[in-house]
Amino acid sequence: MKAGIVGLSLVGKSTLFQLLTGSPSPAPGSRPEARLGIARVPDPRVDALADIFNPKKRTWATVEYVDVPGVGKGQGSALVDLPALRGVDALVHVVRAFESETVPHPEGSIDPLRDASVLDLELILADLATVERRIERLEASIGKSKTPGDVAERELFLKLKEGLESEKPLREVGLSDDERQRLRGYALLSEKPLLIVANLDEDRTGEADAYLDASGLREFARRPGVALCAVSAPIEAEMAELDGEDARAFREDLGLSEPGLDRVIRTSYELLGLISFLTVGEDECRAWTIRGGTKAQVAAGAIHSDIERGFIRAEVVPCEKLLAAGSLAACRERGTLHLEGKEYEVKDGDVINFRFAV
Ligand SMILES: Nc1nc2c(ncn2[C@@H]2O[C@H](COP(=O)(O)OP(=O)(O)O)[C@@H](O)[C@H]2O)c(=O)[nH]1
Ligand SMILES: [Mg+2]
Repeated sequence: MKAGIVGLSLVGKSTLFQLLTGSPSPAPGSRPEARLGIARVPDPRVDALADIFNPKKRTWATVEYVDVPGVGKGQGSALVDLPALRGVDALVHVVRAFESETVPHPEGSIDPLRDASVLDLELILADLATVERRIERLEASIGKSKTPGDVAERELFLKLKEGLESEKPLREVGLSDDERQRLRGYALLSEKPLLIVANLDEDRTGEADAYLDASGLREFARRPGVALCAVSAPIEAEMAELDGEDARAFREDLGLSEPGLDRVIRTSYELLGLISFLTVGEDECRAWTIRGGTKAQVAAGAIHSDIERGFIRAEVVPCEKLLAAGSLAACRERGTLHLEGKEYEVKDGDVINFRFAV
């Protein structure tokens, strides 16, 4: 699962990307190009389980981020042409909310709500161009021979066009799952879930909530498919340098309940509709990624296709029950370990042992 980091120039995209993924900064003077990095999804359950099982290895779920070079107003087509955004499942829009004498703002002033709207419009215009091109092609093809498939598709694209022309992102057009599926190949950008990340002034980190309200970003982010987070890049950079106890003390001084980066990654994961189940053992304690609503047999395929194919049963216990009981044997005694069939809908935090035969 991949999220593309987008936004105007000099808002802190590359800084955030580097902090999220631990990637080094590019060599000075190198040509800006899209970069791919991997972030670990923070999950205290993995460590808590590892404390019980003492595995050789701990493995976390991950989200991939793409650092997309900045775009300015009116450059929507440049954004769309970037192959970097093709395979992306969600967008992370970094908006500038920090003051700085030395870092210029491409729009001349700090106004994160305006910038959020500017990008939304860019996405809408880029999609409108794609949709109009597709409708033209369909018209031409229907002119030659009228197939029901083309007619149905034209219907759908006309609906998209109507929405886009009234400046609605496709997130808000009310598409069915089936319609979304049919649009998969078109890389429509305003349809993708959007996480807005306000890059705050260092001295505002303690009042992030009040800032998000006052700036109007909170209201903007109430729309379907949109989420909102705040970070301060320099604070996160400082925090990343500290370990465990020091980082916590620093955070408490600032009035933060968790690192901003953790919240960004977790929110990206949730926005993508993803959940984690866990596996435990002497070799490895691990979080695995599936889509919310996945059934047990399909979830087994996240580990290995053989386990999916040879699925017999899943032994399932919610993580907090296992942590409370202290061992799988204790869960069995208490009756909290359940045997489930292939149709069982896996929940976030389920600890699962799959029984299978190949
Ligand atoms: N004061 C301050 N400077 C920042 C912050 N975030 C990024 N910067 C600086 O802004 C400049 C542009 O950042 P960069 O991440 O390259 O922006 P990008 O163009 O969006 O990728 C760099 O000099 C950063 O050090 C911030 O929160 N506060
Ligand atoms: Mg950059």
